[in-house]
Amino acid sequence: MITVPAQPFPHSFDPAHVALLCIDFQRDFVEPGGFGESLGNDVSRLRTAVGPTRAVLAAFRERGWPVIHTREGHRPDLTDLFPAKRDRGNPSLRIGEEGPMGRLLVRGSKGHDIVPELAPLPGEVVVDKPGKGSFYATDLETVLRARSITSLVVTGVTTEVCVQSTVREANDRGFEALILSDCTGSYFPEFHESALAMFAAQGAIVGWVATSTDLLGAIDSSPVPAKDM
Ligand code: C5J
Repeated sequence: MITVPAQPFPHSFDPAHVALLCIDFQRDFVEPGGFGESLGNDVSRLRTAVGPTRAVLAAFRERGWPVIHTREGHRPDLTDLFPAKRDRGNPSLRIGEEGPMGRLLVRGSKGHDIVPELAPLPGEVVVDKPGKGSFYATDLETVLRARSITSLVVTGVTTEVCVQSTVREANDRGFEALILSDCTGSYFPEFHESALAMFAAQGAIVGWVATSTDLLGAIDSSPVPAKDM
């Protein structure tokens, strides 16, 4: 077991049953000209999560532990886009309209891609999702159960929207989640802080919160399993 200093108390996971979840690190949220900016947000606020997530990603890849990426987006014909989602806010451009990085939040457009620093490697699972939660209308639960994964290390954007929806869905399905505070980000610093506080409140009612430094320190100091003779 690996034990990570965390809020509200240390969190232990079995490295044989853990996966890293990288939620929606897409150009549409993180780069200028995408969906996030069309809603009037300062997208530079999300960039801080990229560097620390890259370090955690490297640690998982070095050890051969599973990595799962998610992307929020829609079919090109938008048949999976509810009006309840399309019509929210007062954006300069709506989902499906043409922006500087192609059609906003549409699968196949440049803006829908994961940022190059965190791009999936061949063999890593990429889950395309039409909603905020990563379990809704996807096969994520099947992928996790087929690999006997019980613990998730969670990174991604935005903390209070897709990360929060996903960890709540994960908790309801019996998965344990360790959310990394510096590997998540929001356009609204106060929402980031509140969401992290909510996860860990009431004895980790939704999950545990730690920094990437705490996680990487715990991983580095854990014994390397002996190789089979
Ligand atoms: C949003 C997300 N904020 N990935 N999506 O609409 O958090």
